Amino acid sequence: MAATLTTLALAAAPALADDAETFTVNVTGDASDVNLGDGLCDVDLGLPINCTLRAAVGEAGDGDTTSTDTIGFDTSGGGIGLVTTLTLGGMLPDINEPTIVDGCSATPASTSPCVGVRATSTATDVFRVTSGGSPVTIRGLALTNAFRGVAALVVTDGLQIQNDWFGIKVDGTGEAIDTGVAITADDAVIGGTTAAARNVFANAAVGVTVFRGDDTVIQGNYFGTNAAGTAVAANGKDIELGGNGSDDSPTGTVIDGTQPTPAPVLAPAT
Ligand SMILES: [Ca+2]
Ligand SMILES: [Ca+2]
Ligand SMILES: [Ca+2]
Repeated sequence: MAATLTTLALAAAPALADDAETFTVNVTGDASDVNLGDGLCDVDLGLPINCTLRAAVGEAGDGDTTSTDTIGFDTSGGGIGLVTTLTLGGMLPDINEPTIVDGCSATPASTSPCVGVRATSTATDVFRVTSGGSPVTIRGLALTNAFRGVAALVVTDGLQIQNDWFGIKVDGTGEAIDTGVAITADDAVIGGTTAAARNVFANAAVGVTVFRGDDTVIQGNYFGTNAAGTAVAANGKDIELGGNGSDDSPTGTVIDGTQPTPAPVLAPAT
């Protein structure tokens, strides 16, 4: 009987235009979406669909704060390629709704990033997650040449950072970044207990800064190493806690270098 009721309820539910959607980046340019809000990530009207990262972030910001949109990447031979770095011409639109950005959407078993994103300069952020952007997951990306790879600002609780490199390009070579991840909200998880969740922070002034926000978990990452964890690629600071004011005192931060195996310690941060 329960199954029958469920079936009836599903059949009676109206189609929602703002259900969770997936936008797949399939071109390497930096153009904006030509018609925001139409549910298509496309930088030029009509076929073919040409979806840039900038257009995908814009189209995912469709005003729906109840379902999670996914931004994936076509890393097949016909898409943006296997080892591709996208270079931004400026700041991306803020992410202010529940969103998953998954560089390895085409190869979800990958334990290293599948797409690189370079900011314009080390004065420019790549991803800024702002009010309403909860939960947000950023994974499978190599972020370089940025002020902040990911900045979680204001009420963006529950940010998840997994299988990302900061300060290392997708081909494994180093390229500087100022700050890998900046946190000002509660319950961020950076890394995890599996190798597939590991992030690497290298060649940065600061790897992770928890400026404000409680109960951040920083677990199972490599700091100040190359991608393999076998050579030094030092950060100025690996992890920085607390800001400058009396309300900038994060509490409950967990820093765990034992999962899934002890992180290599090759040299202290410079
Ligand atoms: Ca559109
Ligand atoms: Ca088109
Ligand atoms: Ca959305």
